Amino acid sequence: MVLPVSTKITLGDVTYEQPTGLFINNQFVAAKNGKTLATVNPATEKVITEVHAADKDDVDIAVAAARKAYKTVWKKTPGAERSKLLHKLADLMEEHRATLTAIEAADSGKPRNNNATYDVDECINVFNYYGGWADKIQGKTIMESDDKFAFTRHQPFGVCGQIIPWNYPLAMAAWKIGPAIATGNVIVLKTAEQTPLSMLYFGNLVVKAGFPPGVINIISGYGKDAGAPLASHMDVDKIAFTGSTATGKLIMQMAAASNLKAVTLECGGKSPMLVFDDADFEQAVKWAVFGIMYNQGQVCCATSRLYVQDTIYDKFVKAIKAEVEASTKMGDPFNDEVGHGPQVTDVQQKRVLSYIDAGKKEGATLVTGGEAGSSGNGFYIKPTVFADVKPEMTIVREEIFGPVVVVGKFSTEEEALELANDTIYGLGAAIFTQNITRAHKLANEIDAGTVWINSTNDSDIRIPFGGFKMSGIGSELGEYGLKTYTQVKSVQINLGSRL
Ligand code: TXE
Repeated sequence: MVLPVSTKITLGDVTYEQPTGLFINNQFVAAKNGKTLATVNPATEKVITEVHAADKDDVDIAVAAARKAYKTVWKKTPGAERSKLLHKLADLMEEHRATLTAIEAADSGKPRNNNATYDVDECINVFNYYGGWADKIQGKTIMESDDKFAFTRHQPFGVCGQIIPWNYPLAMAAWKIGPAIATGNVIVLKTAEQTPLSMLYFGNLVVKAGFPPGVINIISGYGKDAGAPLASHMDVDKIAFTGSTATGKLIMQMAAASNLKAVTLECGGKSPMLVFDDADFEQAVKWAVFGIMYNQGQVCCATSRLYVQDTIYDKFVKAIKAEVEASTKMGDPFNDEVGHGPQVTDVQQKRVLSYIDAGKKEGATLVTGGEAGSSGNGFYIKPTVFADVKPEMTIVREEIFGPVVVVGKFSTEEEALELANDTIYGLGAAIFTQNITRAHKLANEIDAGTVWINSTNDSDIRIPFGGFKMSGIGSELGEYGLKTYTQVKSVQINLGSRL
């Protein structure tokens, strides 16, 4: 039987029509070769629905639709019009908040009243923010002499491929769609196979907002089947990716081996948080827990390595244990009291559990958690703290991407810096101290795209976010986020210089 392109679904108290087709040219269509994938509710372990899954043939169709839209309509659409469309998208997300948060809670396990709600807020803010930029994409004038000058145009690339992960199905898409549309690009976006539903529903909003067909295309599919053909496509001008460092490297190889398309990557992390003995102790404890446990630890810039000055180390470990146990209520994402849901899939749950095993075997001290959640069904992991860790331990070196923090000790500022930079990653880092000189000195010295002083995992749509080292290439968000969606053209004008 051929899978229909939409189906009625009830999630908690929300019943709605869920699109299941590929969103191409403002329509939901079946995958060419009849491929499908099933998406599972991680809290119940039950299949929510199947959706159509793209392969190379569908990617070709989506890219051709995007190219046509770019050439015939979008290239000539003024910034002010793009701005209106982005603002409209933000308004529609507000209008459809109840459905979007229910989908996100069911498909990815985000507590609805908490993370899922904040994600929708973030998308609304991103679309409004980039809506504000769309009519302000300007170049510079460069005077060469009295009779020669040049101006620069910040031109869109054209067709942008975007590949997003499952930890923020809506927000990661918004981070990429906002600047791409503001700067005049068209999009083929591939969602993560684990969480296709919210962005398919978002396809409805693209139509309602009035986007011309083909400007925003959204396809579900597996990485190898749909992501790889997009990254390798000869008619895609730029590829933006968020996901693991291993896949990020493949994306770059595919971009190079095909048409040398522009690449931006936002990859993994193992971000440090340094707590000095002059820090506001209570605040440092609270932020430390938020910095790793939020979104079930599935945050690329989570501060997963906590280094505490030896003078306050024992007290801090005790306080972290108490705060973790008191503050993270684990359970059904549809329960409004819950702040900690399941991991996104059984694969991720097993992966995190295997790291917890490694921590135990390698001799770290288990302070709290250290096992799967015990509430029956669901891919839960108890918030976990390991103390007394050594730099060579697997749980210190590798990205766990779950609610697991490792705590180590330092005595001097130099040692703290050494530990902070002892990683292949460079996404975020946090410093807790009241000493402003030390804070600034360390902020300069730490190799990370974001350094937080006296907070962690804090983000704002106006502030650029991106990785150093193996955490990525290019920035998202803020004015800098626009830069990665435009190429600069110089137009040189001769007013009378004669040969
Ligand atoms: O990631 P992948 P996975 C890290 C985190 C996690 C690990 C594995 O440590 O435990 O990665 O997660 C698409 N060509 N992060 O396996 O493979 C895929 O379909 C083109 C951190 O889910 O990177 C999905 O859309 N595309 C991260 C996206 O890439 C391919 C968020 C991410 O999947 C592809 C997610 C291929 N060959 C995981 N293979 C962060 N930075 O926040 C896969 N994809």
